[in-house]
Amino acid sequence: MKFFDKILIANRGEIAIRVMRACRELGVETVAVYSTADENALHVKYADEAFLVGEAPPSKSYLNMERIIEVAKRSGAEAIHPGYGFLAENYHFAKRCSEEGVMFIGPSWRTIEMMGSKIESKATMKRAGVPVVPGTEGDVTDIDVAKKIAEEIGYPVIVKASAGGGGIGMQIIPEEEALEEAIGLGMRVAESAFGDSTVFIEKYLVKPRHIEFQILGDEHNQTVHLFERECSIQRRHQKLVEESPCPIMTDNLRRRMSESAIAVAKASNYTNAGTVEFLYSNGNYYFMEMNTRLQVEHTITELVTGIDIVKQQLAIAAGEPLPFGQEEISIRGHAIECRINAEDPLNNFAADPGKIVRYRSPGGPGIRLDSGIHVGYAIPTNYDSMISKLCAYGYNRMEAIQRMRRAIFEYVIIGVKTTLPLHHAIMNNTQFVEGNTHTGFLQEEHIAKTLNRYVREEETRIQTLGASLRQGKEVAAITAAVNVYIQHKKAGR
Ligand code: MV4
Repeated sequence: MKFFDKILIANRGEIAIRVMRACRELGVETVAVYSTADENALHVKYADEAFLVGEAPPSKSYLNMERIIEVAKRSGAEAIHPGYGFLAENYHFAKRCSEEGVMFIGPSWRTIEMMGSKIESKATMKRAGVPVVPGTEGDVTDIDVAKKIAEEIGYPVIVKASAGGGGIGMQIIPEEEALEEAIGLGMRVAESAFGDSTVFIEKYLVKPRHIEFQILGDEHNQTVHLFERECSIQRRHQKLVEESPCPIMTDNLRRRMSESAIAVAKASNYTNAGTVEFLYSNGNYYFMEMNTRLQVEHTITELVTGIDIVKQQLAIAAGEPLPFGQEEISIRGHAIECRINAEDPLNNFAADPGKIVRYRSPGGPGIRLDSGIHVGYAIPTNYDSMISKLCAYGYNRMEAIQRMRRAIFEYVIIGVKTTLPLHHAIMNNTQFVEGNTHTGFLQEEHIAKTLNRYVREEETRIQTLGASLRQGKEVAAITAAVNVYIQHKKAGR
């Protein structure tokens, strides 16, 4: 079954290629779209057909809904896969696709719209019996009511934007004195960022874990979950490391959380692939939001379940019933993903776009690499700095960590600074190895110190490697890298 003859992928980089790989396996023809900044991008070369849709700024190309729909129709593509980011959670786009008779590979536009409002989705889930963080029932309109509710749930509280995401407009309020001003500021920030000033208040959970469940729902009322991912290691609300299963998961917690995740999907008439995000704190979990798209970290779920989520998305969109029931889905082994960004970890993670002058990708047992880059490729400044996703799979968590360390050792990217040294540091951090991760992990002072040392060590390794490579000494480069590695090991790490 190939589900479609031809589809358009309204995205770029590694995710566009990921979707096209599923298409190639199925025999589905692919149509790429690209901006003037992406004329030499891999996703353009990979596709069967490619159409220029505009200038480099996303608003002129990858966000140009009408142009993309027009290309789909002109090329004869029956459906559009939005990937993640760009138009993936834009309900106007999903709606326009259905109006134009092009299938949108994702949930219905009504579901996307509902989940876009944090207040509305939270209220819907509370009615469906899913635990939510205590707080205001809806938006904050009256400061005295807000003060009363904050008093009841107890300080600290957190102010959030209903249209929000990425922590924008979020503020932690330690005591009543600061509440009124924070609400005012939150509303102004939300208005300018989202054109919607609606804010709400919740109890602030200290150092929660971020645990999310992958969901698949078909158009025949069947909904299953593909277990959980732990995504607590984040920086400025950007995930850096994800793993599946969650290291602290128990059978009982998983039964309760997965039942809630299915309840969320049912309450929103969810179809296609989606992710239910929870905050976990002190044995309790709370619904936070649902992401109505394929996520960056879907890869680790694919590794531990053996299910190709992108193929399932195509099948569901084509009206197929899910080919398995919940009892047929199992989890085996452990998978970790490290996001490789072109950023300088020693310079406040500033984006470091530039040309890739040397590139050697890792491989071997248990390694999966989803990358959108190659030697000679110049990373454009207009888009996200994530250039690849390195995943390691092992029969247990320790083996996955060991394989990830080994793959980081093998991975050479020269020309731009990357988060590879940071991942080297995280994979060697005692707290991480013990599974003690939470959303404040990278901010912890003692962790920051060790990170710094590892970042410098890894940079030395890469510099040594780079110097030899630039002289054309491939063998010398490998020897030098191994020597640095051995020195590190001798130093007791
Ligand atoms: C919270 C929280 C603590 N308590 N809500 C951050 C992004 C936004 N989607 C929700 N976020 C949080 N909400 C309450 N009531 C802490 C965070 C939070 C966080 C959550 C998940 C992953 C990383 C995080 C980093 C800082 C804060």
